[in-house]
Amino acid sequence: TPRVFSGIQPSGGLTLGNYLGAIKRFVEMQGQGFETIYCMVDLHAITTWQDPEVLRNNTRELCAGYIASGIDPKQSILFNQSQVSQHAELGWIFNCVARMGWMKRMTQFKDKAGKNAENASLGLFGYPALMAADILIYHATHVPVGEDQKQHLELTRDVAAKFNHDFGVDFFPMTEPVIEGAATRVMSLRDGTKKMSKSDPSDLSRINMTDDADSIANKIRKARTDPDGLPSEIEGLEGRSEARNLVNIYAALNEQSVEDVLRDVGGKQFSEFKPMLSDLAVSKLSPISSEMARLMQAPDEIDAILRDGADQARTIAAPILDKTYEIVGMVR
Ligand code: AQP
Repeated sequence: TPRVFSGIQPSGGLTLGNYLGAIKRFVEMQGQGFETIYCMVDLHAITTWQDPEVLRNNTRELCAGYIASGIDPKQSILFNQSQVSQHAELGWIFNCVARMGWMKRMTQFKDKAGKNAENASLGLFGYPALMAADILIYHATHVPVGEDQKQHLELTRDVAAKFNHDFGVDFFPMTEPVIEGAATRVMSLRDGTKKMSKSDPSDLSRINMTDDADSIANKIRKARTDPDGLPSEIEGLEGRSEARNLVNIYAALNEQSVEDVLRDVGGKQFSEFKPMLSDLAVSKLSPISSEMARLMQAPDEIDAILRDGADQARTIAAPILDKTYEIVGMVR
């Protein structure tokens, strides 16, 4: 059976970008003839500083977010990365396969390290090698992600190909990225050229999955737009990144194509469209946030789900790691 793997960092609260670009699509792939494995990548989160107590809480909240959005731990394997040590072990081998030059080209590293790259952690630099291990330790065939992860998935294929070539084997598969839908790149509400991100200093730039109805409405009301109204056809959104973003969000939340949305709302002003978008967002997100809050009242149950998921993940990962060590020449 084809196998799906994907992950999210517990590096802050979940955003609407994570939900539309990732989790909602993880849910759609569940029970569709794929084996689905979803991870909270805590080892990736610590590539930038995380306060230990906050990290623990974010990991549990992310797990609650997955479940509240529709990931069923009976249908999907749900766990946090650090409990399955095979990720880090294969990550080390891939550190020895991947090249410095590959990492230097990664735009996410350049964005996150900023001007002071000398002071970035070595883990942040090597992030994509560990991500390749996350995927390939399960021989995953499909990886649903947002647009921003495209380059890392190309690197995953490069790592698999180089490993296979160097050792003369056909062991790691060529993984397919699955980047689909109207919201593969949700933009900041304050700046249509920037990705909506958990770590943006401005809370007005994003919708958090835990935001209440008033703050969702407030953020959408304040979202940047241009003075024109909504076009009836998609061409009318060209060069209007903020307008396009709000329409994309609407389409993804309402499970419609952008064309269909514009057919309905073309000609309206943003003063009329924004309240429609807020109502839609609240109706879709508030059941999720209240379920998250309910689940967070029983952290022990969340931890038990993660432990159980890690046990299941390990049964797939351990033989693949053993075989890898054998291929590489480690005495077992
Ligand atoms: N704005 C977005 N639009 C669509 N998809 C998005 N994703 C993240 N932001 C958007 C997708 O969510 C998954 C998990 O991302 P992540 O948390 O592992 O890392 P990230 O991309 O670095 O997320 P953030 O929110 O931007 O976190 P920070 O601020 O910590 O860097 C991925 O599939 C990603 O594509």
